[in-house]
Amino acid sequence: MNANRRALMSAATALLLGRPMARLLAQPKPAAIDVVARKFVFIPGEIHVKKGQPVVLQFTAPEVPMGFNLPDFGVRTDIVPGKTSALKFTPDKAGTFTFLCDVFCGSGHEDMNGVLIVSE
Ligand SMILES: [Cu+2]
Repeated sequence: MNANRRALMSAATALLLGRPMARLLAQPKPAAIDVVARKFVFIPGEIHVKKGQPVVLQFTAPEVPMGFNLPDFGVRTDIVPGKTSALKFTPDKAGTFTFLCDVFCGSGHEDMNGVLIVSE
């Protein structure tokens, strides 16, 4: 391979690799928040996020299977003991929104909820 061809190849490689990388870097890094679901509370029970900023909620349930449901944003996930369930979304409106457990987990299930507080 001559020098010109080599330069062309490395320029092409840089272009191929560089574009997705630049796009990744341009996006704000999602804020990761750990949430533990136990009988019969979410910890924390109040989650603070910013409008327009992607967020990843990382759930664990040490005791029994749980669910997380945030109806105002149309997102939910199962939470199974022994693994972490990640739920990524971008809050597109500000306010206080109730989330709840939607997998029956025992006598306190009906009262198992919390709030997502989205600031401008
Ligand atoms: Cu429950």
